[in-house]
Formats: sequence, structure tokens, C-alpha cells
Amino acid sequence: MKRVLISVALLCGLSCSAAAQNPAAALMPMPNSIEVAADDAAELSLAEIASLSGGVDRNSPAMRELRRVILGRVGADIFAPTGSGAAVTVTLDPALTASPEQYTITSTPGLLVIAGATEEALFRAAQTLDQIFLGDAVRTSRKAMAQLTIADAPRTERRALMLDPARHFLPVEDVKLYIDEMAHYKYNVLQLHLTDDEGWRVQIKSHPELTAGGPFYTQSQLRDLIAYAADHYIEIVPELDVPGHTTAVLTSHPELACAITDSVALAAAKGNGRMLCASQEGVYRLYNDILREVAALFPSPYIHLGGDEAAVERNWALCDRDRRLARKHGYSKPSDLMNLFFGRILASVRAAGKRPILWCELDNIRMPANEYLFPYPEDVVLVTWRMGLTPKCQELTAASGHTLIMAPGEYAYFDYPQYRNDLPEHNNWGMPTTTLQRAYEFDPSSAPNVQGVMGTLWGEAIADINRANYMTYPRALALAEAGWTLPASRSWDSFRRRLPAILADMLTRGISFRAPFEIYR
Ligand code: TNX
Repeated sequence: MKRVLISVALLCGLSCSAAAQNPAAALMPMPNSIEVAADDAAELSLAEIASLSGGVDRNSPAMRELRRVILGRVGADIFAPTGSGAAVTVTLDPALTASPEQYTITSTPGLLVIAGATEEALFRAAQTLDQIFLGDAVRTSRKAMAQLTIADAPRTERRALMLDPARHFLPVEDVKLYIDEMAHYKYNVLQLHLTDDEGWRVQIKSHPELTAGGPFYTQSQLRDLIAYAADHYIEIVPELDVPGHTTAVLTSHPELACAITDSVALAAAKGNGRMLCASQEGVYRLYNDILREVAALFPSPYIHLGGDEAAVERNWALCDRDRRLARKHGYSKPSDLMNLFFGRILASVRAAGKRPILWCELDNIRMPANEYLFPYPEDVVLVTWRMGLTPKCQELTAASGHTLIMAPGEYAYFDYPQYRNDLPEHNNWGMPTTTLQRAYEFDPSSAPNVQGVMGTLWGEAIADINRANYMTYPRALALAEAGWTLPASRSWDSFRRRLPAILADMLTRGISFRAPFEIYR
């Protein structure tokens, strides 16, 4: 078969010329290698399916997804071969060792072969196939597919989005809609920020008082949600933020707050928010119970413990008990109590068989910030997030060997407005703007300790799932490509030309997004 290697430049050429429809016109994220036959006539007819082979479990979510995609786009049922037409082969190929998500798609006139390292890889391949059909609309309408070969694997192993149902609760069915959509773009992790000042959203059976104050997810709802995500090969990571962002837990447990008698000093202290008192045994007992239940509920090997924006100066620094405790340990500054606090909390996480994740905090919130807030234990995965501090977090984690997740405020904070004067005005605390093009410029780096990327949808200004989707898209498409595609196969020009077909498809699913008018010029 005669093939041409389609480079990104060529794809742009293809998709911006009169031939706007082609097999690569709606790929999102762009696969790392794609070859399309030069001969237009040599296409695979999918009007009928002759056979399905390969021995992959038909009941696996990956196979159900492949069936759904081919049935949905060309109307042929791979589970019900008709005896004539194309042969479809789906295999697990142990030779694909670059990543558990590595896959290949090969389409020749009589045969479609999909091979994956794992079922998860086959599910990712199904998304690529879906987008081939979407982009190549005219050919797809003929129930055909171009002759092509795709060989693909992700640049980074974890590509996450984070929802914040603590600030504004999001019902389970809405989170499922969010999962459906992110799966199209090969995201594989959803972090749920389950606790904050505004609410405690996860049922803890041994402590029903925690959820007395508002809507929350029951454990059985969460089990259902976790299984739903797993059917999309998406892992849910729970986050319980400590020791700051804890007004909700302190509402049901006021005895666990700091004891501050100096009201004048309190009124003058920096920061806001109440914190768990580091010297209260009850804090560690309560969180040990909580972490045991959360660890048993979520199959993820990780639990995120927050650790961000702790208002130490107006809590531990002024609390008589904490001051005594700091003196007893010979600590020179109140934030050194973080060592002791997380030493105990992380012990509960490890005892429950999980690995901790924390938001990376440095000794300052602005440059120069040249040290970690406290010496993070080796097994802690850090997330870089503060504006201006990501290069420093990269430098420190590369030196210390900490695994790093990239969620830099400059590119990946999707609660920030996408355009000047764009929404949200509701609860906007003076957020900066992150344009789509800015989000696209993010390069997560190939440093070996960088595990992946995360887009955050902090919920203060996100009242419901339609707003969450509006803020997420199309920027999360840019992030998906940053996390999946190697720099050599990426370009803004190619990305913006692939967007319209994807956005049109989102409309058919009722997914809100900001219309990125600036991509048309
Ligand atoms: C900072 S990002 C926070 C969140 C807020 C967010 C708003 C982080 C680790 N902490 O609690 O919701 O800014 O953008």
C-alpha cells in the first residue's frame, strides 16, 4: 500500500484546504504517529462486518465502546457479523510495551485491526476511531474509512481533571456526564475535591455528624460512580483537604480548632480560614477513622490530602497549645508543625495502604521561594499549582526525586475566565484570564519525575455542571493534547483547525463550552 507520512504541517494543509474533511481533521488529542494512504480510493468498507476476531472479552467496557463507536458512526455492528464486508480484529498485543495505553489502528481495504497493550489501550483506540469517523465526515457517510495506520501512546501516564463539589455540590449523575465527556479526550484520572470550608461531601459511616450540614455523596453512590468511571478507564482520586480549608469539619467538631485567646493578634493576622489544631489528639483519631473508610471505598492507590493555603499565622501561630507543642519539639517557626501534623496524617494514609498526594507549597507564595514549606516525605506526590512557582517546583522535585503532577495556575486553572470580560462574574474574586491559546502553550516537560497533568475546576464560581463544562471546554482539549501528544506532533495551528468538528460533536451531546471565536481568522 502506498502511504504518506502525514506531518502536523501537512495535516494543517489538509484540514484547512478545500479537503477540510479527512481522517485527521477531528483527532483530539493528536496521536503520536499517523500514516494515511495517498490513494483515496483504497478505503475500508464498513457497511457490513464479516467477522470479529481476536479473543478480547466482549463484555469488557473497551469492546462495548468499540461496538458503540462503529455502530454509532457507520451503523455496522461488530458483535453481529453479517457474513460479508470487512473483517475486524481486536487484540491485546504483549509486544506493545511502551505504555499500558499504547495501541495501533490499521485499516486496509478488507480489514480493520485494532491492537492494544491492555483493555484500557483499546478503549483509548476506540476514541481515536470515533474521531477518525467524525473528521472524515463524507467518507464516513459512505460507511467507509481511509486506509491508515496509527501507532500511539501517551506522553504522560496520568492526565487528570479535578472537580470541586465541596464549593458547589454536583450530583452524581452530573459527574457521570463529565466523565463521559473527558473520556473522549483520553483523560484517565478524575480528582474529586470532597472537602473544603464550604462543605463535607463524602459519607463517613463512623462519623455521620460530618455530613449533617448539606448535600453529600453516600458511599453507595460513590461506589456506583467509581464503577462508572472505571468503565471509562478513569480512576477517581479522592481529596480531603487538611489542615486548612477545614471550616466544614470544624463546624461539626469545634473542639478540634485552635484555642486562640489573643483576639487583637487574631484580627491583625494574615490569611483567612480556620485550621485543624495540630495539638489535638482528636484530630488524628478522627482522620484515622475517615481515611480508613475513604481508603476502603476508593480503589485508587492515591489519596490527596490537600496541604494548601494553611493559614498558619492566624491559627497555629496564635494557639497556646500549638505554641507549646512547637516549643516542645524545638521548632523555630509555627509552620514547622506541618512536619508533625503530616507525619501523623500520612501515617494513617500509609496504614490504609495508600500513597499521599499534596499540593506543593514552598516557603513563600511568591518568588523567591526556594524551599519546600516543610521537608515532604519521599513517597509524597506533589502537585505544582501556584502562579509563578512551577519552575521552582520542577527544580526542587527533580532534585529531591518527588513525583510531580503539573497543574500550573498559568495554564491549567480552568476556573479562571477564558477571555477578557467573559464569565464568570458570579463569585469572581479577581481571577486572572487563561485563554485557550495560553492553555495550549503549556508544555508539561519530559522530566522523568513528571507523572502527568491536571486541570482544576475550583468550584467557588462554578454553580453547576453546565458551568463546569463551559469552563472546562475547549481548554481541557488543549490540556489533553499537552498531556498525551509529544511536542513534535503538536501545533496551535493544527489544534485550532481540529476544534470545530469536536465542538460540533459536543453540541450533539448537550455539552456546554465557550465558543472560541478567536480561532477563526
Ligand atoms: C487556590 S489551588 C486554592 C483553592 C481555590 C483556588 C481558586 C489550591 C491548591 N487552593 O482552594 O479554590 O485557589 O482558584
